[in-house]
Amino acid sequence: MNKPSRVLTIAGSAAGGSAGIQADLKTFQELDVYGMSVITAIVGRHPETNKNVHPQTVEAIEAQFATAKMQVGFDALKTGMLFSKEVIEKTAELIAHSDIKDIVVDPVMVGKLDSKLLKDDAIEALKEKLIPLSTVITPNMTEASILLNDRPLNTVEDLKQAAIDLHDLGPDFVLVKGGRLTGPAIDVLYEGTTLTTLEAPRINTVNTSGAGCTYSAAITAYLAKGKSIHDAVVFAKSFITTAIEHSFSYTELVGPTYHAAKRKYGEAHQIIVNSEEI
Ligand code: PXL
Repeated sequence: MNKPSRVLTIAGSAAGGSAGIQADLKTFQELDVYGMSVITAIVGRHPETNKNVHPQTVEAIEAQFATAKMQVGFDALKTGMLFSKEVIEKTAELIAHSDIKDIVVDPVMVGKLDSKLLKDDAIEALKEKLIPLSTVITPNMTEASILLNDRPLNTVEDLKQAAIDLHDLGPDFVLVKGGRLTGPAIDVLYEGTTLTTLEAPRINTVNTSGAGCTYSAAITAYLAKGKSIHDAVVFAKSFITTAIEHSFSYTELVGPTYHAAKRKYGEAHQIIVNSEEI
């Protein structure tokens, strides 16, 4: 048997099932890679105390990583919500001592329901310890702006310059996601000398909880399956666009993207891709 590629997510558990670990594992399953998880924190708001983030200990994080490594091993890894400086430093140490080929760092900072998913003092650790070890980082416009010391980002040209400048932090590749632009959803991939824009139609829905998690999980899965970064990002954008097109909600709260959409409806969105050498 041809065994599926092995993919680990180090991220937070999102109790509602739309984002975080839950979105990652659903995406991995849809794309036929073997998913594993290290849970850094449990996110779920207590109705009386209002506490929303329930962090796991560094010991629990090390234990999960060691078990998955021993039982299975890893071809690719993604990080999502890491929350604290301590967890970022531990994650960077675990990655530095491994020989995992593809490392996708989604610099998650704030959730769709305004949950704070990264402490303020953790941003420097992210920039100095983890991002330099990564194959690709996948910030949205807010995260890219914060990583660039609060630089305002408003246009596709701003995103291109942001991608070029974020490359100086040390990742092999940078994907800045323009989901918050007005007009089409345009993302920018910088590969060192090539700048690529990826354009999908804007889908008129508020139900995009976990879209960023799902997108970066799909990139990780496609890299694990041996795709180039360019192809992995194009296929992943098609996957998430289709999932957003078929998104829904069970309540009056922001709902999930539909992870099974590409499988169920048998079609994936065309992405308009343009590359330029700089
Ligand atoms: O969508 C960002 C995100 C990531 N990770 C976890 C989350 C959320 C949003 O709520 O809960 C665990």
